[in-house]
Amino acid sequence: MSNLPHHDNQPGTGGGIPVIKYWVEKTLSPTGIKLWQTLNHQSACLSCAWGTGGQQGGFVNETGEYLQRCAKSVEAIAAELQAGIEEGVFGHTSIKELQQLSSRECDCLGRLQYPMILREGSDYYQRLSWEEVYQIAARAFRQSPERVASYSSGRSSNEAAYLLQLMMRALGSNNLADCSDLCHAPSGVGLKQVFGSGTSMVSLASLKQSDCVVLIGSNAPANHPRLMNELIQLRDRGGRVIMINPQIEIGLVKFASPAFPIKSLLKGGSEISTLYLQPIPGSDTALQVAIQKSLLEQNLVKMDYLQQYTEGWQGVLEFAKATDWSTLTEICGLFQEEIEEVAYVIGKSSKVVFAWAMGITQHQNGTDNVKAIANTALITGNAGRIGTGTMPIRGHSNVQGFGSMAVTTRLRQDIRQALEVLLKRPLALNQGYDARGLMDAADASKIDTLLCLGGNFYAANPDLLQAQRALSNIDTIFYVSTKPNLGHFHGLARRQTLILPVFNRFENPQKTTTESGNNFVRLNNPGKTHLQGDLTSEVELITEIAHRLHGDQPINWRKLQDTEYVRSLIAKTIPGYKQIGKIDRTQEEFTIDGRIFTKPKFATPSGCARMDVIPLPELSLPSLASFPIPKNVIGMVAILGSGRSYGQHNTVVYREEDPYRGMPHRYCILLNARDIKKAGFREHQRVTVQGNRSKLENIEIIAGAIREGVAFMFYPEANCLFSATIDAQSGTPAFKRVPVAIYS
Ligand SMILES: Nc1nc2c(c(=O)[nH]1)N[C@H]1C(S)=C(S)[C@@H](COP(=O)(O)OP(=O)(O)OC[C@H]3O[C@@H](n4cnc5c(=O)[nH]c(N)nc54)[C@H](O)[C@@H]3O)O[C@H]1N2
Ligand SMILES: Nc1nc2c(c(=O)[nH]1)N[C@H]1C(S)=C(S)[C@@H](COP(=O)(O)OP(=O)(O)OC[C@H]3O[C@@H](n4cnc5c(=O)[nH]c(N)nc54)[C@H](O)[C@@H]3O)O[C@H]1N2
Ligand code: SF4
Ligand SMILES: [Mo]
Repeated sequence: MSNLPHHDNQPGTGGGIPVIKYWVEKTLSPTGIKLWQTLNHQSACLSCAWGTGGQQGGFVNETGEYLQRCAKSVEAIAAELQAGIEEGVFGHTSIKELQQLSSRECDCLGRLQYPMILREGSDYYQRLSWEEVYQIAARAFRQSPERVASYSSGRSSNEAAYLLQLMMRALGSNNLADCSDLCHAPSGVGLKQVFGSGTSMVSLASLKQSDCVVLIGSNAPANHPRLMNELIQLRDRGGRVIMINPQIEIGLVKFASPAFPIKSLLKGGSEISTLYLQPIPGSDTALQVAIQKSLLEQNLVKMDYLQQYTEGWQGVLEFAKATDWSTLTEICGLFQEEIEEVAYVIGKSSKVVFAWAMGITQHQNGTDNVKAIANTALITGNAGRIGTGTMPIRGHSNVQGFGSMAVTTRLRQDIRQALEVLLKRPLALNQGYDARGLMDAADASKIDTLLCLGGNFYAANPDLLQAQRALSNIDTIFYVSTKPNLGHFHGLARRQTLILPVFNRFENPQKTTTESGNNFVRLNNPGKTHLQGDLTSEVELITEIAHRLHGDQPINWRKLQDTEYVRSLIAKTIPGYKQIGKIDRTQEEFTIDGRIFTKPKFATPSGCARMDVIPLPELSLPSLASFPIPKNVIGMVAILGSGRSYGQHNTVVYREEDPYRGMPHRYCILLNARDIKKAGFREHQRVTVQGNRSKLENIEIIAGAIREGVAFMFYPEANCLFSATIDAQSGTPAFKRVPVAIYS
């Protein structure tokens, strides 16, 4: 660690004092009491999909352990507890002025509390009544089904998600784009091919049995902080943690968790990583093949396991054997010796969990990356046994629930059949638009109406110029939201843009459910809002629109305003969800059937895991001269990865600075000190960053613990720069490997 660049005020540990300070400040502030009440409310945390909180109270994790809420959830709740935005704010602020706001400023306006509309030719959002909203919706959705679409972000409940797809499919539209298309879709697609099931096969209880975790392309200290507790405990019981990440994230090396106060305060935190590999971005498949090659050479392949429980293993082993070390090490930019050490630790451990996040999925070969990791797990016999397996670490708190509820363009055959029985009609057979497909369809003027259930479809996408143009081709957009964001002011429809305020999870007047990334279903109790305005619940909103469109046929949509009734339909139509049918009676939260594999019998037709030979990525970078930049500048080309700071939730920025990376504001670029020197730059110098779509000027250079040739910037700001390449198998953009020119 001594060679890491260090800045004033930059903590040497992830988590730690800044986190505790944040807790104290927030919970002792004037809204502190409400915050504590909300933290204790019996509902799942709003923030990430680790699944903290639920029937046993807000501080309990999925194995019943207490004190499991992190500062990120405080951040999310504090934002939801802001005062409501008065009508006059929008009445007196023109759209041009609203467009000047940064992401943080949008969020700080407060909670949305009145339905509003911006009409063609008007400069102001104006209030309207719910009755007017429903009349507009009834007209807007009566288009030909392929011209209406939805986009959703995984914060809403299972019930709202289920109703959204039911309403869309009843219309005959399969255009159910979702934020997971920009996120973990490659995990779902890849794992489904290998194991027949697209989610994590590891429960939290099972993770606690492992003796090695390989954590790939994840910045868990910031984005899944309570996962860090598991890694601390794993190290305490003598286990190993292998990190694979081009950037050294400080909290992956050492992390101070408030759940272990003595260690945090006396020892300055716990050691996390045992080994840390920094590959070239986008090279993970080559690294996995290299690990497989080394396992073969060290005689650490579990042949019995492969023969009994897998198919296609021969080809995978032959490919690893036949590929030269020099080819592999060149692609991933690592030494053979360090890869061999990692292979040795994996091969010698008895129970290994392979976990990953966006560093794996957001690549042109994201699905291949996932399948390559699965191959390594199988070669070492680490799937289908307690303490082992593949574990995508999911993003939004209920993003996985949206997938289970069939908000997807990859509808399972068994769900299709069940829905056809329920709706008494055949469903449309086309696939429908995923997130990128929807943006391109809108760009080609093929969409008339778009309902966004949460999220920020505009700013979450690459190529913001295209996003703005595409959305302006849509006649009517409904943004169903809790707080204003950039999309509400930049992602404007041609004729009318509506912002519809809804209750969040802890305010819903009825019980709802959510599903964590570990396949655990939480029951969220009803709650109250502090707002005086005119909000509705997502369930009421969707069912009311559906009622206006479909009447009582073939189901009574208004009756579906009772979430218990929705759950009874979910129990009948969604595989693994039978227990939700009795949850109102028993209050019993549960693990979804058929997802956690504790025996090596998988959900494929043969029961065996299917191993495919995965092609190595062909990575190249354009030259500086190929960018549209002035001649004779000082500059360099880098591989830009864009991701999250320690103070944001996706497109919503809570804090401008990122103290853990020493980045003082949003417009910084993190580079390796040697690159800075080689290119003739100085630290803190202002440069221009040019992508294939546009440029950002006045970007401050920060030296950081990042691999040479690689750069890191924050999203959504960086999304104006590039039109990402797309993983053909999953549709997910390669946000983590974008060539940029940096010059002054
Ligand atoms: N506080 C907070 N929590 C969140 C979110 C948030 O914004 N804020 N967002 C939620 C959502 S929707 C998601 S999807 C998750 C995101 O959680 P993460 O995936 O942890 O988030 P990213 O910031 O995208 O970080 C990805 C990591 O991948 C590394 N990486 C980049 N390229 C490569 C590569 O080629 N190979 C490897 N091995 N690593 C690479 C980066 O250096 C970075 O450390 O977090 C969820 N939780
Ligand atoms: N460059 C780059 N781009 C990326 C990524 C990246 O790593 N790099 N990551 C991608 C990933 S992983 C994801 S998941 C997407 C995220 O994309 P989205 O999910 O589309 O965006 P968010 O910023 O999470 O959406 C925030 C908004 O959700 C609304 N909201 C919050 N709670 C609720 C609720 O309970 N109900 C409703 N109806 N609305 C609510 C609020 O209005 C808030 O402003 O971004 C993607 N874009
Ligand atoms: S780890 Fe995730 S689910 Fe758990 S408290 Fe933190 S943000 Fe919430
Ligand atoms: Mo995500």
